[in-house]
Amino acid sequence: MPKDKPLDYQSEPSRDDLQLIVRKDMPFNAEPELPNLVQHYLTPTKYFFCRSHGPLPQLNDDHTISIKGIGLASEFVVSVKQLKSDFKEKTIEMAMQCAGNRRDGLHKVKFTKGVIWGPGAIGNASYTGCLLKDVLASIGIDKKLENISSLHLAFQSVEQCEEDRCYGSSIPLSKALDECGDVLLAYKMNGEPLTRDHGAPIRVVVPGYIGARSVKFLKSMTIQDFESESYFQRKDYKVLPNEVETEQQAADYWHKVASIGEYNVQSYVCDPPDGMVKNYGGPIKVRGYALSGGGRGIQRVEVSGDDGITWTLAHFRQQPKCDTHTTNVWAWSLWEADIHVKRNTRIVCRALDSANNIQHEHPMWNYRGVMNNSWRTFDSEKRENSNL
Ligand SMILES: Nc1nc2c(c(=O)[nH]1)N[C@H]1C(S)=C(S)[C@@H](COP(=O)(O)O)O[C@H]1N2
Ligand SMILES: [Mo]
Repeated sequence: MPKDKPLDYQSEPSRDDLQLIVRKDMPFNAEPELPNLVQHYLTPTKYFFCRSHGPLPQLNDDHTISIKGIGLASEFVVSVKQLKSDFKEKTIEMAMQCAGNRRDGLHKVKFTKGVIWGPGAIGNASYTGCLLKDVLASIGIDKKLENISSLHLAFQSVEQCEEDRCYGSSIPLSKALDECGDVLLAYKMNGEPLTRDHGAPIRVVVPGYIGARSVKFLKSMTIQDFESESYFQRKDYKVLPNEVETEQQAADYWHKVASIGEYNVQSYVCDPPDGMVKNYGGPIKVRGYALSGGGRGIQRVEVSGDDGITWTLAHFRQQPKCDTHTTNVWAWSLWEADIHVKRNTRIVCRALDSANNIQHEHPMWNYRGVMNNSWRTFDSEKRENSNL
């Protein structure tokens, strides 16, 4: 879709209180230093990555959201004020992870298109709002709707983006209505009103799914029998086949490849941040994060200081509060391990989730650089310096 008008970044918020490495200024994209990221179980907002695709709008609680589409006789409009006063409040703890987290690892293999994120395009927060299923139920949309398995709920945002007229995305309607799906229309993050960087005054949060589906500055929702037609659903956030290396080649593939919903199993060594201690061999404490998508919990994390020959079981510093056997797990686990490192050798970790998905050694390169969950890789320069 063409742009309406040139993007104007004059009214961006002050970001003086954020402690982030800026990957792109306009639109604003930034991630934390790795040791800061794993200091707290709930990531303080100052260390929470920001992923935007356009200038941020300025809205207040009078802002309204419209809901229309299949199953609805007319369009419904609800204000943020009403969402706060008329619906039960719910808080969930969940990890928000960009599908492009760790794109840098794939970019070392071959050019990838996108912001070159390190392993910090992730955070774990508490989000407070109302359950989307309650809002839908209040206008007569529930699991009794016919053909529910073929329906989607598409979200549209307020702000114009670089790639499209607004930010947009969709999820299966069944996810939105799932009793245990916990999809929220959120107005708070970590107990505070959402900041503009994170979607004030209202955003969707879709636990277990890639961050791209958690649409900020929500303006409208549509129940429809096709996926969102947004650029961000159709021409982005897809794992293209390995042979696709250019924009031109990608054009033939977008419609053939599934959009990403749930993210995959993931873990990373964040401390020491370089994943190696130069010119040192011996005992060391390492720390990192681990999580998996779709409500799958983490069974175990293993760490190796000898490039994957031997592995040590990590212990969890903090895990999700819920019973990880009976319910969906949306939050990450923070872990720690005492290992022995070989001199100038990368420290790698691998997590095993509740469905026994495990991280593999070699990266699965794809043109958009998404869903990288391989063991840590080093670029050739570092390898030479370190005799890896
Ligand atoms: N309106 C809007 N929603 C959006 C985006 C955006 O650019 N605009 N980016 C998406 C992507 S790709 C991610 S990873 C998450 C990031 O959420 P955060 O900035 O709060 O960390 O928001 C998603 N929702
Ligand atoms: Mo993202």
